[in-house]
Amino acid sequence: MSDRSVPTVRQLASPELLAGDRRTIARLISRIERGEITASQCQTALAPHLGRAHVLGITGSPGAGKSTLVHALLGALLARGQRIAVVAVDPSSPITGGAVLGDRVRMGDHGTHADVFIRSVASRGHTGGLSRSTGVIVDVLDAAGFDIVIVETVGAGQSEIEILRLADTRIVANPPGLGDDVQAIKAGILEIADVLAVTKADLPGSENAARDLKDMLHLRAAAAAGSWQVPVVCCSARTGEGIAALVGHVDAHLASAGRGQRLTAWAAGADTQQSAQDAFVRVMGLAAADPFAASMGITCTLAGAGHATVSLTLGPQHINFNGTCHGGVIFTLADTAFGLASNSHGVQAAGIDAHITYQRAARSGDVLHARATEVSRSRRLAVYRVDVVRDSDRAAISSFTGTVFRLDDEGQQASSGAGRQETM
Ligand SMILES: Nc1nc2c(ncn2[C@@H]2O[C@H](COP(=O)(O)OP(=O)(O)OP(=O)(O)O)[C@@H](O)[C@H]2O)c(=O)[nH]1
Ligand SMILES: [Mg+2]
Repeated sequence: MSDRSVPTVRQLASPELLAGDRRTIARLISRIERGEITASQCQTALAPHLGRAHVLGITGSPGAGKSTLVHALLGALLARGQRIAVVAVDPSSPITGGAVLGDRVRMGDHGTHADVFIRSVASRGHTGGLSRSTGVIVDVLDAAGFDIVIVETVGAGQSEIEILRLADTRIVANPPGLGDDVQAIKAGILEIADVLAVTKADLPGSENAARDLKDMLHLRAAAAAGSWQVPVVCCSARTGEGIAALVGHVDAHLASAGRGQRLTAWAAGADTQQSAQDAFVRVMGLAAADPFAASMGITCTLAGAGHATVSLTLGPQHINFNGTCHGGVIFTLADTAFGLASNSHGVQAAGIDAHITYQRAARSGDVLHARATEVSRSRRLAVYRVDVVRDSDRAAISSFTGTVFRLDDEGQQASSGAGRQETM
C-alpha cells in the first residue's frame, strides 16, 4: 500500500462513523475485508472510542438454533431501547441472514429497525475459524456506538476459542438430543461458556440435555474455582420460553465480568488471561493430537496453565482378569493428565519421574476423572500431582506424582546432575 492510500485517523474514526452512520460503517467494514486497511491501523485510530459495547459471542454446533436465538434476543434487547449489531461469521445457511433480516423487517413495523445492523463475514480459512478481521469489525461497531455487538459463529472447535478472545460474554447453544458423541465438543465448549443455553426447549429431550450440562458443570466446579457460576437456561425461540431469563443471565455476567475484555486480552504483552487462553488452546490441541489416549476413550475436559483434567468411562475393554479396571488404564489416564498439564507451558521435559498408587478398584461403567495440578515449577524442576477420582461418589481411585526435569531455554536439560538423560 502506498503512503498516499494509508487512511488517516480522521478518515477512519470519522464523525459519521462515531455517530453510527450505517453507510459509513458498511463501507469501512468492506475496506477492512478487502485488506485495504490493516487491523493495526484501524485499532490505533479507533482506540479512544473502544470498550463501550458489550460483546456477546454465540456459538454452538451447526443448526443448534443460534440465529433463531439471536433473533429472539434482538426482540428482547430492542424492547429495552438498545442498539445492536450482529456479526454472523460464515453463516452456513441462508436462514442466518434470512431469519434476522426478516426480524428486522418486522421490527421495522415498530419503528425500531434503525437500531439493528447486521453483517455476515467469511472466515476465509483463517485457522481459528473466525476471520482475522472479525475482531476489527467488532471494534468498528463498538466505535460506532452499538450497545451490544453479537458475534454468531458455528462452534466447530477452534473457532469457539477465537470467540473466547473476542467476547465479553459467551453463550453456547446446545440443542437437545445430540447424544454422547458430542461429549468432547461439550467439554471444549464448557471451558468457554459463560452461559449455557439449551435451545429448542419446546422439543423433547431438553431437560435431559440441561441435566447433562449441569452434571458436566458440576465436575468443572469441582476442578476450577471461579466466582462466576455458569447457568444452564432452557429456552425456545419458538415459544419465547427462557428468553427473558437468558437476557437476565447475560446482564448478570456483564456486571460480573465487565466489557471490553478483548482490548485487555490484546494489549501488548502476555497478561494472565492471555496466557491462560494460550495454555487452554495448547492443551486442547495436544489432547486432540493424542491417538493413544483417544483410542482408550480418554477426553480432555478441562485445561489451563499448569493444570488439565481428563475423563474416561470404563467399558469391558478396560477390565482385567479380576473383573476390575486394569492398572495400566488408570496409569494412562493419570499420565495423560500429567502430560497435558506439564506441556501447558510448552514443551519442557528433558526427563520424567513418575509414581502411582492405587487406592480402590474401579469397575466397568464407572466414570473416572484425572486432574493434574502443578505443585511447583522452578527453572529445573516442575512437580505435578494427579488425583484420579470416581465421578459417582468422588472416591479416590489413585494418586500419581510426576516430576519433570526441565529443558533450559536452549533446549538442553537444565544442569542439575539430577534426572534421566533421555530427551522426551
Ligand atoms: N422447535 C424449535 N426449532 C427451532 C428453535 N430454534 C431454531 N429452531 C430450528 O432449528 C433450525 C436451525 O436454526 P438456526 O437458528 O438456523 O440454527 P443455527 O445454529 O443458526 O444454524 P447455522 O447457522 O446453520 O449453524 C431451524 O430449522 C429452526 O427453525 C426453537 O426454539 N424451537
Ligand atoms: Mg446461524
